[in-house]
Amino acid sequence: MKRIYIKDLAVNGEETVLLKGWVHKIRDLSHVSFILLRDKSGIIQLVCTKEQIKGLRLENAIEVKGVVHANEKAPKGIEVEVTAIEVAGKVFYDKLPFEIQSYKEKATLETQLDYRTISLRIPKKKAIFRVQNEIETAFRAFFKSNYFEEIHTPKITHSGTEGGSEVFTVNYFNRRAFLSQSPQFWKQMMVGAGFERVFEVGYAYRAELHNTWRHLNEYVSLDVEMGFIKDETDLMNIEEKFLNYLYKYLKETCSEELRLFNVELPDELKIPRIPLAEAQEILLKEFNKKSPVGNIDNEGEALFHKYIKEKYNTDFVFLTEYPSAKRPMYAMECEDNAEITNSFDLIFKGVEITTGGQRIHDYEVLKAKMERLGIKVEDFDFYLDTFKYGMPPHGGFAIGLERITMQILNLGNIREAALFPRDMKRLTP
Ligand code: AMO
Repeated sequence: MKRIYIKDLAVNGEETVLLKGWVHKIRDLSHVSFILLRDKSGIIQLVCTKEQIKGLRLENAIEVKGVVHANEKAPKGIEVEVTAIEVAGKVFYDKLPFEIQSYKEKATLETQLDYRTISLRIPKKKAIFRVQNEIETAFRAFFKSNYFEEIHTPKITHSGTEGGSEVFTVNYFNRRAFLSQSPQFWKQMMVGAGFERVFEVGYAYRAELHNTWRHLNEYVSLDVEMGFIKDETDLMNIEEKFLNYLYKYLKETCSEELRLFNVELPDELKIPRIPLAEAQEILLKEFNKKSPVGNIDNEGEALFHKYIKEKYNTDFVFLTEYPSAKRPMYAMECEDNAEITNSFDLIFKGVEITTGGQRIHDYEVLKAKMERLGIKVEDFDFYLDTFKYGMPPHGGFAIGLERITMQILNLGNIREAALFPRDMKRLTP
């Protein structure tokens, strides 16, 4: 008999169906017993005899045969009258680490992460990853349909890409190697290789010494790079188009999950673009908030979100024209002011979810800038070489997958949006 998923159940005469899943809840009344059965697609009420539930415990994996009936009192309007139950997976616990049956969160986030495969059985926790999965699907579909190709770049590298010391070292056959901070160089090289438009969904590693609600040491980076751009406005335009596509797609595919999190997505996104210096002035004028040189701190980002929400009624803002001193060496400087770059950040509900910009594509300009910054040019020959053979104007951006998931669902901690998060303290599960 073919197994049927709970989502596909419908009343179908006296036909017997085969269900497989976990015992989510047991209600043993005097005259009848109920099991809530949970599978990957949903939860359904099973009507059983006392004999049938004998020995069953919460979270046993079971296989059930039964007949579907309409019952308006059942949670989904239908229930399954069981004819046979078989235990497919035994349980070996004394007490579950925390309650899975309700949405009430009694366990701390740390405990939930310690018992990750148990906390992911909580339907609301699992829903986070349904949404995340659809974000990835939408990202791939949108960029593929815009003639981008998916690539995979090395995660073991010989140097960092983003400047700074936030790189993990790896012993690579007795040579020092690093875990990739970003596909940056390789996605640019692929533009140069003639692929023109590429994207990647892959892990990025940051040895950041921050143990915060918005930082992970291993995160999924949604990277985009495109050739023959006019300037960074082409990049902001395509990211804005993608976000509009994403919202529409999530509304179609994740309406139940979004409802679970009380999230209502707007129909159309129009994202204001404001130079960083102007944003800093606004913060000072409106909130008496001083910003660090060439940046906006966390508090400033949150205040600026408040301002943007009131003025433009949106949760997003592109901050543009970041200073050259604050951007990596590959950032293209503005034509009329070398102090600032053709780059941007995208701030979503007060949290940076994207960095992007136009890159330097002229070999001599790039080489001179690297020398000026004291970078050992010969170490980057593999990257620079590409620029000798007709590198077109290009640029790109990267979206942090866990960050965008966290912000769409208002999660409050990025670890909730990572299946098995890696932070300064956590190396298991
Ligand atoms: P950046 O370093 O700003 O830019 O990273 C891009 C985006 O990645 C996410 N992100 C993180 N998410 C979780 N934990 C972290 N520690 C973390 N660090 C970064 C954020 C951030 O906006 N090469 C450039 C991108 C480009 O210009 O194409 C880069 O990596 O969402």
